[in-house]
Amino acid sequence: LTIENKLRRALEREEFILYYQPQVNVVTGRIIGAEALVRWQNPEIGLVPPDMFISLAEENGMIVPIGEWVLREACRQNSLWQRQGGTPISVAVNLSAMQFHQKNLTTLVARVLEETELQPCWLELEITETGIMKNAEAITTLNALKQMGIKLSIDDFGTGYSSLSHLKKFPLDKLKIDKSFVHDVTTNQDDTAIVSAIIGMARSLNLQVIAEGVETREQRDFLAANGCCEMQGYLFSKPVPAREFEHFVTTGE
Ligand code: G
Ligand code: G
Ligand code: MN
Ligand code: NA
Repeated sequence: LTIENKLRRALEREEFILYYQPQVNVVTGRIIGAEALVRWQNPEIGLVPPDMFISLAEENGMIVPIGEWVLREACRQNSLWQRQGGTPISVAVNLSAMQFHQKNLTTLVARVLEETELQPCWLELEITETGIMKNAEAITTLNALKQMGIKLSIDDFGTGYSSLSHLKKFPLDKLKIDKSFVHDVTTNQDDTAIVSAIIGMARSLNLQVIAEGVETREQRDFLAANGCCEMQGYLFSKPVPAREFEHFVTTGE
């Protein structure tokens, strides 16, 4: 079997699963969201991380149906948590450039929200800088999604090809500071400067900002002291299956 066929079969056999990583506001101590991260539960080799198949799926186009499954499953789960009376949180879904440039992306998203009965404000789509800068029609798609009430964030911010004028032009809600800058933020002067600059820029452009890859209390305290109060990382929790995530939703923290 080609990798394409393996991925197609995995989709048919429902072998993909979503893990969820909490996003927290460290000032309130409350959970604000979950990032959905796909894994492949392969009967022969076990749990396959996305690094092992996402780029292959992008090459052969399978990212489109896999991405559609991820979107629907994340919305279904979040809608269910809300109907069960949990703290309302947003669910963030990663979009590959190929999905983002699908002609019917807006229609698909609208249909999934309707099917799963999730309000648009509880869905966040994560796009990379390179993913949106590549295409001239990106702004039309982003505007349409924004009109629907969906939140838009830039993932891995600072690592891609971007232009600051795009940031102003695009209807974005949030920047996610890439974990490579967070890692040494308290010890490396360049990273300290980069992170401070991103936080300041987000504030000037009226964008929300969240730091990824927060692993230590020192990183947390630095970020909070510099005005970035939303965080995601192993300090709070690694990505976990839905069942394990439930207690965050139930307790709100
Ligand atoms: O834990 P983590 O190993 O989950 O994820 C590794 C990489 O895979 C990250 O860059 C993440 O953005 C990407 N990834 C995880 N889930 C998805 C998904 O559903 N769609 C896309 N396009 N990328 C994903
Ligand atoms: O590229 P993206 O931001 O979508 O992917 C998130 C990736 O970061 C996933 O692979 C996830 O497992 C990983 N991740 C989440 N928290 C941490 C962390 O605190 N440290 C590190 N090194 N990786 C993390
Ligand atoms: Mn992401
Ligand atoms: Na990221």
